[in-house]
Amino acid sequence: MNPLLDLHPEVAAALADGRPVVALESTIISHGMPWPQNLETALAVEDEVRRHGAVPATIAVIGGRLQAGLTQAQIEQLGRGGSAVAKVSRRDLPYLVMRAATGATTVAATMIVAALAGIRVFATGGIGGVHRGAEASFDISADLQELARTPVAVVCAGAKSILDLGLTLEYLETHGVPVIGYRTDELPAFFSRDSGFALEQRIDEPADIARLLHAKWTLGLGGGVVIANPIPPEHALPRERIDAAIAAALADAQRQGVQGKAVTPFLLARVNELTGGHSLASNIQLVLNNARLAAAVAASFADHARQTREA
Ligand code: PSU
Ligand code: MN
Repeated sequence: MNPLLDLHPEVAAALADGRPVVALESTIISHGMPWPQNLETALAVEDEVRRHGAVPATIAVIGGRLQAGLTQAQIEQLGRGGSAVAKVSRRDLPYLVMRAATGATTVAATMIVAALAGIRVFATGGIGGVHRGAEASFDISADLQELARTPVAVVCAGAKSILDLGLTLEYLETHGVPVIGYRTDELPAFFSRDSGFALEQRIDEPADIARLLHAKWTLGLGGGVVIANPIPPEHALPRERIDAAIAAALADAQRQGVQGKAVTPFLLARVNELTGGHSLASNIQLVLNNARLAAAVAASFADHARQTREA
């Protein structure tokens, strides 16, 4: 075990027994949703993972320790702290450890901690990607490089169209990251099921996703996989409505000169404000939906690993 990593006892026991575990990120708690829905959602997502047969491991940095599996009080601390909590990606981890500080982990940092803990499946809302205008700003989320190098499967509802979805797919292709459509032939665009970008690889059964993960890692390819799970139709929002809010949020960001790691939280908060409760309700539902699929994939992955050991 890594000397800087602590496992919640429930997570440690599940991993030791080869039972399924699902990693969950914490930037979505501190920077992705407003209080108190962020706390309610974080706890509901953990419950959803449990009810579908896996153990949740919400990941963060607490007092300079990498933590896989949080107490309710720790989740509440991250939720109440909101934007005052440090947002931690790959580059930030050493500094937080050195300062014995607390921070919320992005998809990239959550993947790193999950891999150190031996957790292979991770559920979130949306991943970071290539920002619109990246040819001038160079703003490409570190999540994409992490997917290229760290062996964790990320179940998400695609990405918000605050990003350039076409360039994000190109980047992932260049870096050898499979993007699997779960029961879809199209990259989902977070709040809506369709983006207009076709995916070449579709899998309809969680057990087959687990087999693909085994194939990738048995081949020694390393790296992550994006499992793109469209929002359930009853919770999807019309694209025109979301697109208008996103355009306004992007214009505000530009006007206010928002840069660097502040860009994504700014856009998420602005889109939430502009669409009122509707987008937040959809956001919560799609995370729950991803938690269910991740639990099923983790369960199949654990079964497959057991059979391989016994054979
Ligand atoms: N997209 C969302 N919700 C989120 C995020 C992205 O729809 O909460 C968060 C995730 O933690 C992701 C991070 O890893 O934002 C990406 O930030 P950046 O673009 O600065 O890499
Ligand atoms: Mn960025």
